[in-house]
Amino acid sequence: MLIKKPSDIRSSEITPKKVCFDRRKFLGGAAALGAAALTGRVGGELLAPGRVWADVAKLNVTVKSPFSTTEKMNSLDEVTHYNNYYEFGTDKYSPAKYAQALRTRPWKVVVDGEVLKPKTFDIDDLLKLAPMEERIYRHRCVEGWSIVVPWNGYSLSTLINVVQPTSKAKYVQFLTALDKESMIGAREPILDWPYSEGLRMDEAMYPLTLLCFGMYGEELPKQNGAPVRTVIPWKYGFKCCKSIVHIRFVSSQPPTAWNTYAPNEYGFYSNVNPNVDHPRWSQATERRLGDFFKRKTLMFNGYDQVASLYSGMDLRKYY
Ligand SMILES: Nc1nc2c(c(=O)[nH]1)N[C@H]1C(S)=C(S)[C@@H](COP(=O)(O)O)O[C@H]1N2
Ligand SMILES: [Mo]
Repeated sequence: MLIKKPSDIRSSEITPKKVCFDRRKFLGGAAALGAAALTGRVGGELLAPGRVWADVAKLNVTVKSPFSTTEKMNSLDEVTHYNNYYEFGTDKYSPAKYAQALRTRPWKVVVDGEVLKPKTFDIDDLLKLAPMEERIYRHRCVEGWSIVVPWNGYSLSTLINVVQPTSKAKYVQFLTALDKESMIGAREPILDWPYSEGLRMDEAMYPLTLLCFGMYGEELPKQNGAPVRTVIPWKYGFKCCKSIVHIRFVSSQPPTAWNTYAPNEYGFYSNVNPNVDHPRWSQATERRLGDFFKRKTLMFNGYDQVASLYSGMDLRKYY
């Protein structure tokens, strides 16, 4: 099990003794074997359903979003034990184990570039910038799996309006944390660290684009990008940056981690598009985590309302 150093634990995160004790009993018993069978993971660290990492703080979620899907949600266990977070390893199970080393307080987010009012936000102020919403979004990874998650946050446009971009701001660049001490994956030259992404200004301002602080009513688990990430539900999962430290407004299209790594495989736009295959596999279908059968992938991941952002663009060329 992963034990945090006491200095890493905020008082709100500390698990009451009784809960710790009960979990241990649970993990040690037959239930643990059952859990391993269910999740298909044995050996190494045993991660049973529910949290085995230190509890995170509850969020004050006051708004249910009209953008939410009514589809069946995935469980917290499913979406926290099958992740991509290359700074903590390249396989889907490493982030749950290794991301617990990330320190998410104190945490600052610099917002600058082509704006009238650049500002460095403390994460705890950023959390309070707007009412916390629940948005249940479909989320489609470029590798072919999908999830439905109740994310918590507010529209990125809220933050953008605070810093007031100038007319020179055409794109937004996101840069994420890079701490080689805690990030065992980032010690290897896999991607051009820090992981970065970008959006065109109208995409960043689009109401669906979420600045995300939590899921299931609690602060984000570290493997899902604590303390702050983006969620852009009509784009492939890699467009959403985990553990953001810098948001920069720029005049030209910024480089992005995956586009730099393999430009012919990962374009700047990366809109979910069942008609444009990845060079090495089809994008026509997807498997929802927990499902046996695959389902058809929908154009823009089913978020048809964004089509107007791309009118007149050849989406085969701008993949
Ligand atoms: N900093 C950072 N952000 C990242 C990644 C990463 O490796 N590092 N992986 C991306 C990819 S490929 C996907 S599919 C999603 C996965 O998000 P999830 O684990 O919350 O489902 O995070 C994205 N954001
Ligand atoms: Mo991904």
